[in-house]
Amino acid sequence: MTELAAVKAALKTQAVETPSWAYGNSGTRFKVFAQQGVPRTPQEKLADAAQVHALTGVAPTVALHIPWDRVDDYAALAKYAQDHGVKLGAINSNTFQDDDYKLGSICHPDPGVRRKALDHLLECVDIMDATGSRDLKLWFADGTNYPGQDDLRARQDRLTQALAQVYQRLGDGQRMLLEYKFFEPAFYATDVPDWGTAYAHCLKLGEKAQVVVDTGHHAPGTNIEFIVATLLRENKLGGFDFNSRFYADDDLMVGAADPFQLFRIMYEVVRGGGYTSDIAFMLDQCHNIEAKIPAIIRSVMNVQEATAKALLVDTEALGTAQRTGDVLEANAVLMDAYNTDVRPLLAEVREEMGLDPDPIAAYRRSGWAQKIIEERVGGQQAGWGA
Ligand code: AOS
Ligand code: ZN
Ligand code: ZN
Repeated sequence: MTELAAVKAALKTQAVETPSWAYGNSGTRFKVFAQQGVPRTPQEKLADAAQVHALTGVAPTVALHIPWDRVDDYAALAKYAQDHGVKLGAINSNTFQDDDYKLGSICHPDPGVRRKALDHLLECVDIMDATGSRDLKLWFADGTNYPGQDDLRARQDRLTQALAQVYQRLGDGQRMLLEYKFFEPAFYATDVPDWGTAYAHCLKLGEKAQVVVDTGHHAPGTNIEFIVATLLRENKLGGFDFNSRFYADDDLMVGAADPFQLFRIMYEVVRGGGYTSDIAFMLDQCHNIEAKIPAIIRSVMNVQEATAKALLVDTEALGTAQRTGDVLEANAVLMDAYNTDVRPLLAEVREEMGLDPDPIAAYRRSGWAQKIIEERVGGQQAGWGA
């Protein structure tokens, strides 16, 4: 197989998971700009996600969020998804928006609150049993706002204890993916603030526990691709929450702020043998002012472009330049791949997959945007993922 044929074949296997909450109204703490036609139910979110997959061919699964996507019958929801050409993906827990969680959830000083949070996490695993999901994604807003507010070590002990109980509940083929975030909503100390803390907990738990790298969850200037390379080497990279940031956890379209960083991340994924279904390539975004579905399509396309460039790196020339200490040549080889316009290649890949080469234009022509506005009068309640 020629190299280009191999790159095309690899791009056709790509799988980017879209988040259910990205289809609904969202905003910031200042304002939610509600949009017409947004989904009112988990089923309508899946119908929108199915459009993204139908047009891109590489977005086959949809992450759910509990309670925002709570239904009476998860097996029926899984069938609804399959009937629309997609599958249910990761289950996202939520221990951050009940009033009880003001001082934390599983790290809270009150054992009663910790029990409530743990019961929610265990409910999420029950839901995984019903949906057939592989991954439980855990992000904890837990933290403190002032020095002295709580005991930093005791909070780690509480975290360890709860994670161990959830880990014990996991069934065969199920994983827990622990996500870190350096700040927000806690402003002094976050209980899972960085990759090191997440890695240490996952190491203690066992092989079913891995780390999620949310690209918006690092201090400015962090070398995220180094974290990716290191976690891959330790077999502890479970997946990504892809998005873009200019300043904090902005949750903008991935690749929109720093496409070069996205390319470097995908290069380390490919270099480290991580371009497989073992890694969950998820989006985690909120589209506050832009139309939801085309923004998600753009994000998927941006991941495809970064991946295509990463797959085009001349690894033989790069290796030679690195081994001989030829700094300029090594950098030039990497930049050569990054500077390649891969849009024609991806258009060919889409046509070979029986898709329109331009998913955004195809969406615009599809009439879906008008259809859902007409059908979904009185869209989803404002509020993040409500
Ligand atoms: C929060 O900032 C994290 O990125 C979470 O991963 C995400 O927003 C949450 O999982 C949505 O439920
Ligand atoms: Zn995230
Ligand atoms: Zn986030």
